[in-house]
Amino acid sequence: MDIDSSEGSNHSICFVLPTFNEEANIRECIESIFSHENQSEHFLIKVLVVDDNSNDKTQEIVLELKKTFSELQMITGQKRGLGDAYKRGFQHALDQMDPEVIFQMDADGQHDPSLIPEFIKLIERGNDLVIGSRFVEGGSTPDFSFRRKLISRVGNLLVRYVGGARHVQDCTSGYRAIRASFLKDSELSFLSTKGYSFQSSLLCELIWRGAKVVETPIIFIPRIGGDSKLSLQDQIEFILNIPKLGFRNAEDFIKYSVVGFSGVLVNLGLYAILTRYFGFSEIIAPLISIESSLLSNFLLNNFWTFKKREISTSIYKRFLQFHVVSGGTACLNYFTFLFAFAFLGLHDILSNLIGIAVAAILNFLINSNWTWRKKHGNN
Ligand SMILES: Nc1nc2c(ncn2[C@@H]2O[C@H](COP(=O)(O)OP(=O)(O)O)[C@@H](O)[C@H]2O)c(=O)[nH]1
Ligand SMILES: [Mg+2]
Repeated sequence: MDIDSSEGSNHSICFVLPTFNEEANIRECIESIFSHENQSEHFLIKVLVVDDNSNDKTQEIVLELKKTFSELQMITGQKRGLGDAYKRGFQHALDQMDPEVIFQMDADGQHDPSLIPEFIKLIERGNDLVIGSRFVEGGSTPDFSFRRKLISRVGNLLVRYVGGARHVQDCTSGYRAIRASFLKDSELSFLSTKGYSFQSSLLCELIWRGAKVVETPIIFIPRIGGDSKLSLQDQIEFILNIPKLGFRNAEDFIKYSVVGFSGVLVNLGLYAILTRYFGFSEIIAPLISIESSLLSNFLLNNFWTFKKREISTSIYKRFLQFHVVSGGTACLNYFTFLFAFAFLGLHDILSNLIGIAVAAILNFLINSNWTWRKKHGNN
């Protein structure tokens, strides 16, 4: 079961297991993960337990299991929430365990380890993030109370529509396989959430980076022992985090708008300088000032707004596309103005504003999804 097709090499798959007081479940969880090791010689299973100073026997059990499993590691720290534990765990795994795929999994037996090969298969098929989903056909949450079901459903709706994860049914699942290269690129520090809302922040971050996402059904089986650690504080943090997800999603548009305004200044400023100080006519000066503002907009968008995007087309092609979109949306601006002014009879300035708004939004959408289209990604 190799992840890429290079022959003979062993690919590491690292399971990051956050634990807090999981003495009743951790042994079975670790043993069942390692039991998948013999299924293929092409991948090597590693497990990292991130324990937040449990006050039961969790750490003792892990230390004992380390004698049997050489690829088992543990890091410990102060309890600051699930998200904080994952951030430390990912960083440690990326720095020291050389993983190709990183699994997120609860250590309380609620995530069925027999599904591991299915997750790996889906990564091998070119997906960057595989989500064990409770809300697609075949998935379920038999143990959830009505209240918890409601919280989960509403939370998911908010993440989907505000955070840009529209196609994902289960945005808060803690059972996931992630292509490690995507995690390396992610700004874990941006995901400032400490608690359970980390899951939704991470999902939106990966989608924002163009990860190809797929869901596979899971049954969220009842806990064997111990208690859920989901607290009211976690639920409050989750809600407070939603606008931030939206901002991340809108960040490109905000930057694009700033660039647009700067273009207006370049255009007007240059026009004034050319006509007032260099004697250019009112016929020629706009040609130079318009093209200059297009050039400065293009450069700013390319090297600032969309800087982080990996794009497969050349900069020359992008420059050309940008001109085509600008020309097209300028026409749209004009015709929208005409429609609003002459057909609807609106005030001329209001008509022009409507034209500018329609053109600006369409201009952003086309340039964002065509000119600066991300290399991978389906969202
Ligand atoms: N390290 C660490 N693990 C945590 C923390 N909170 C929860 N966990 C672990 O995260 C996993 C999921 O937590 P759980 O309480 O079962 O959440 P639920 O399944 O959504 O009710 C379990 O393995 C917990 O032990 C934390 O603050 N630190
Ligand atoms: Mg649980």
